[in-house]
Amino acid sequence: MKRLLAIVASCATALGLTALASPQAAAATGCKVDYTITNQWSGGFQAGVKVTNLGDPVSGWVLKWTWPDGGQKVVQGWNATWSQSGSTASATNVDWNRTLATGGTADLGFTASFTGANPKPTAFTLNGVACTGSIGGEEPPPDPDPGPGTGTPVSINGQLKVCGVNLCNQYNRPIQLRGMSTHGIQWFSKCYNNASLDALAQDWKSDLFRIAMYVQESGYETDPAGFTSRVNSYVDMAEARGMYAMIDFHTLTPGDPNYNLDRAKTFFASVAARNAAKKNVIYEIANEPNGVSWTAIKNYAEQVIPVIRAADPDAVIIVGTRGWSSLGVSDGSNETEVINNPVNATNIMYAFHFYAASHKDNYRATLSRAATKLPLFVTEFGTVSATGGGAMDRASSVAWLDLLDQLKISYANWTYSDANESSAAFRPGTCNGSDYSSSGVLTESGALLKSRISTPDAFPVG
Ligand code: IDC
Repeated sequence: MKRLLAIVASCATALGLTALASPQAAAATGCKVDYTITNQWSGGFQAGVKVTNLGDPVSGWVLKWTWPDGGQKVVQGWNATWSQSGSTASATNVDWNRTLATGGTADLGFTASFTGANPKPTAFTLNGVACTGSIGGEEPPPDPDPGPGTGTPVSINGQLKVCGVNLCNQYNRPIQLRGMSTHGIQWFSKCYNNASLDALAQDWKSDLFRIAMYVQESGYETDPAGFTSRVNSYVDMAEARGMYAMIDFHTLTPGDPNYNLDRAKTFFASVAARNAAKKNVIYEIANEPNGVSWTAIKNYAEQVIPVIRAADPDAVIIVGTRGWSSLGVSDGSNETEVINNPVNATNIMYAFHFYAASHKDNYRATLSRAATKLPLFVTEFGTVSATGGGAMDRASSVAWLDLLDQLKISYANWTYSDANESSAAFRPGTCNGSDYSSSGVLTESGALLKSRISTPDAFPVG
């Protein structure tokens, strides 16, 4: 996340109420606010707001500011309950950050639309008291936040959970995971070994490794025990490198996941029991339902999810959506069928897939709309056409990736493999060797994804 602008609020103090009370009885008040525009694009921006309490501890707080030109409108915020009246924004604590000790901080953020020059607010209040940046002329205490955590994605974020429409880490802070999907593990096992996983974790700095276990097409149904154990060993390889592992039950043809219901129950009962104690596992129960109604998918989900929960109660589970996980769009429908009839389960997200050369503005509009109502995870996408081949569409891919970053939607790209198709990240033959790191082994798509995934995560901590 680029730090473009940072300001510290600092203005004259006006503690009228405190001045009237006797000095001994007065609660010490004071606060400091850092308002940072972390990203800005045409007509919109994202900002982080860090408030530090410099006074006595508070339990329950409201932070307010007014934009000088009134051109901003909060679209979505996190780590607070947001409201706006005219040009004044208010962020009210949520349950888990209600208490701010002396020196305690809360990190909030929001996306907003804007017109005009987007000037930064210069005055903030916390519970009605102006934030002056210091109290009694003293310097503010040193920043207790060590900044972006060091460590691996899993060591920093721990057990994930769904909070609101976001994927959150162990600190209940929204995060975005960026990573890669395998190709079908029945075909490309030569691509998944210590050297390739080292490259994914260290060079790509990938947060996520999606394990695409096809059920048909010479996959799981031909050797349930063998594929189950292979998936488990990939989970371990990801865990050893601090990456999240997504176990993808890669249904594709036939498109009705109920065709594989018994297999799904058997498979997920086994992998959930075996991996329950791990923090790095995410379950994806049906890759791409197609030619089937949302009701049928929901019915499948409500039978498979309890099987996983019985063994692994706290893991995040992802449900595929109609029309090849397009939230119905590829079937002429849209997200409302899910919003109006959600899966009856908690701690779940919905899958959204796209292929950038085939799926453009109307799919992006659907994702943007749906993201305000549903927790979404792009468990698979390609930079090319929906066939997995054809030319990479750079402009559409970049538009998609920018949108996912703005919305903090996690993603996995198809594929971390050397398949002879343009969606693959490596050139054909790469997996016969041991070099997964040099730029010469990357395809055009691989180079784009590596450049996007390897930028710092700045996962929020504390
Ligand atoms: C494609 C593979 C291709 C394989 C085909 C059928 O890239 O090599 O022959 O599957 O198994 C999806 C699917 C994913 C597809 C991919 C590209 O989830 O399995 O992989 N795609 O067609 N949905 C949209 C596109």
